[in-house]
Amino acid sequence: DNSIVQKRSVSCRTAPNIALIKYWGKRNDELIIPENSSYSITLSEDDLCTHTTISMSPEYKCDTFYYENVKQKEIPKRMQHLLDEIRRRTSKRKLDNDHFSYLNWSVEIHSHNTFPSSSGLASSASAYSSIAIGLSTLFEDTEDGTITPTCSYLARIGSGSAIRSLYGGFVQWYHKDPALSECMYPAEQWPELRIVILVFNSKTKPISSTDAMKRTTQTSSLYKERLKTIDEKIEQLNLAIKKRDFENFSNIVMRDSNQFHAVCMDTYPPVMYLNDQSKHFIQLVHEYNNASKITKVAYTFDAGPNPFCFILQQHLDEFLDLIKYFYPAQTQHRFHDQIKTMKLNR
Ligand code: 2P0
Repeated sequence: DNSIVQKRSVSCRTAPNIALIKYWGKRNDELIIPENSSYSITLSEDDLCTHTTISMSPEYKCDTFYYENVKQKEIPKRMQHLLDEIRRRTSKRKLDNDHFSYLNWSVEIHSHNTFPSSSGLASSASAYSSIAIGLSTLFEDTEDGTITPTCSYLARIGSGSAIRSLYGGFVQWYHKDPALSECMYPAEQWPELRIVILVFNSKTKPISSTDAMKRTTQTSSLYKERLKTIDEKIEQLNLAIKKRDFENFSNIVMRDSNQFHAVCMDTYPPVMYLNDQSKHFIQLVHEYNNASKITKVAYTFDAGPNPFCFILQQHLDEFLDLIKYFYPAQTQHRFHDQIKTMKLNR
């Protein structure tokens, strides 16, 4: 019946993740094969996430991308790569099946973040994991929430760290099997663990992670030493999470962050993501933990100056008082009340 407008569409959402053991460097730039395994925490989708709606219809003239309801002039290169790849895979799989006429249909991708780009959180991981789930659900006819190998592949070629946002809780991505990321523990494993994000600078970074990590692999000798330490660290971290051992957890997480930024400094020309405020904060946390005689707070910094802090619920109020005292401007930050819990959503 010609009067019926044909349209297929799917909606999904995924949350950003915070790396506890950082992914840095690729063995293969095109396929995004990481040099090292990495380990992260996925934030709760109830607190913040990327919503994606993808629809396809023979009525659409060409592929289009809407970001925050604004139609973009063109499809970003990596997103185009995902579209090419899912069509290539689907056409191979369904060659003789004429039900798959929709392979020729154009798509509309709508992406919306519930957190501002000024939040200090990278949105590429949640954005690409969400688009990967949407595209694979649409083209592979899978049930909602199924993570297929194609889905993992799409997330990864969108942005390496996006493969970790496909799962909730504590997630590992394996360098020996780069197609694989998995939930090691659901977020419920450690209900007392809280996250606080301070935003010292919300400007975009001076050099993209993709370019910076390439420079690191080409110039840093410290980096080669770092690679030797990763597997052991991940094993210890996994054990600390299993035992809910905050002391060891913190020790491993802070040291990995510091080592990662040391490697950035050893890159030539150097890559500097930390600013004076970040360094001051690092000192403050160590002094605070020392004075407390136990480790109450841990920090980690990604490719930017903003600290992600880990703290147990029983110490949260005291820590927030400390923040209010040293960083009065930060008390305005809406995330203080929001990024407190993490949940496993699938
Ligand atoms: C991470 N970062 O593990 C590390 C820590 C930044 C510092 O993954 O080139 O945007 O798209 O694979 O995923 C940032 O790298 O890089 C990142 P591509 P991506 O979260």
